[in-house]
Amino acid sequence: MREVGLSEDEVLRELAEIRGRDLPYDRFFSTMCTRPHHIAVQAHNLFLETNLGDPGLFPGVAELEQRAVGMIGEMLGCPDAVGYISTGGTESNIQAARAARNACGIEGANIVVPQSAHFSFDKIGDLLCLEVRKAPLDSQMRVDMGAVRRLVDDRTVAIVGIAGTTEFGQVDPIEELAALARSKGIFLHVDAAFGGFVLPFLGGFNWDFRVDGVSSITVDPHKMGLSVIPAGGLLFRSADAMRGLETETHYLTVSRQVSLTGTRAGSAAAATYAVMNHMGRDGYTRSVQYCMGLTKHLLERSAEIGVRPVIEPVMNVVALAVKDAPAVRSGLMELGWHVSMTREPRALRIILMPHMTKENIDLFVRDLDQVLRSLGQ
Ligand code: 0PR
Repeated sequence: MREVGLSEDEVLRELAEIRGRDLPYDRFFSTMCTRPHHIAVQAHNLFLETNLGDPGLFPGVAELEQRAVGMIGEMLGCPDAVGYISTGGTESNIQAARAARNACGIEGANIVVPQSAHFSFDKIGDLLCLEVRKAPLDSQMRVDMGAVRRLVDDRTVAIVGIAGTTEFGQVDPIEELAALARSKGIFLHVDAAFGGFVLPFLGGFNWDFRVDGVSSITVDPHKMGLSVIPAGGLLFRSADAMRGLETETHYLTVSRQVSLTGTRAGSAAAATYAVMNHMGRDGYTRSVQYCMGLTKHLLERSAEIGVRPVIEPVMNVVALAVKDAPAVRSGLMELGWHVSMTREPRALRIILMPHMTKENIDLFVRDLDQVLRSLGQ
């Protein structure tokens, strides 16, 4: 560190230069994050110094967090749901698994997740000393129910279903998973980190708290919710289901805490409250429709150059089937496009977020065509 600090101007000038090295969102097809809505940024700035780790000192923002949780609960079919605004999908998934493990109190417990589960579930196995059993997928990239049934045993404390998988945007058969969880008397956690702010505005699926047997849901405002990073959401159907997370906090303004982190950003809760209140159902429906319009546009344009999706997209996540996806991806990266890849089968993974435009999709597909030709495809 410097002995004597730089002036504010000098620091800001350096920051501006370094910020210029970050890549612009309009070339990103690989991210599930997007530019936050400006009202979320304003709310974030207004509550920057608040700490929800000690909510008695900040009753204002604590109230906003409860209101945000209430709005998300209502969106997911359970206005009385309880929970909190976390740092993101990883924390929410860890905490859901922890709640299930602690509620059951079984030695050598396991959870059964789809093969498509986000890598946060690998962290869970490591952190919580849970065996994470992965069930294979069917041809449509949904979890295979027969496999789940075979993997569940008397040490299983939770089943996990995904509503909007990271790689294919697919929705697992949540009603069937819920029936199985109910029959075994165990938790069903739904990871809707991405789909949580998409499916309620698309319709057509029965996957949230309206399904009897769904105990908890991960839903991330910092993805399709247009809030700031880090704003995740973890909701439980009842306070009872969340009890396993309680830790005594003897010297704080509250006697118990359920979050994983201690000090935590009130600004994330305020931003989420603000953007949800501003968007309303109508605003999110338009945002999701916009992204689905982009999805359709990408499918049409890529069909023109002979490229098809691995599965018919359910939401604004598309896996494009190409030969030698790693080489195609490198070629696209050289042209400044950021796409990622699915694992099995290897395909180009494209997320159509609100920052994307049809014009950029056209430029992208033109470059994809060029890369495919240069690789002799
Ligand atoms: N669950 C699902 C279904 C997810 O897709 C993700 C993240 C998580 C949980 C974990 O959420 P957090 O990252 O908030 O902890 N999915 C994205 C992914 O891994 C996250 C992401 C976002 C990756 C932006 C890249 C990126 O640039 O693809």
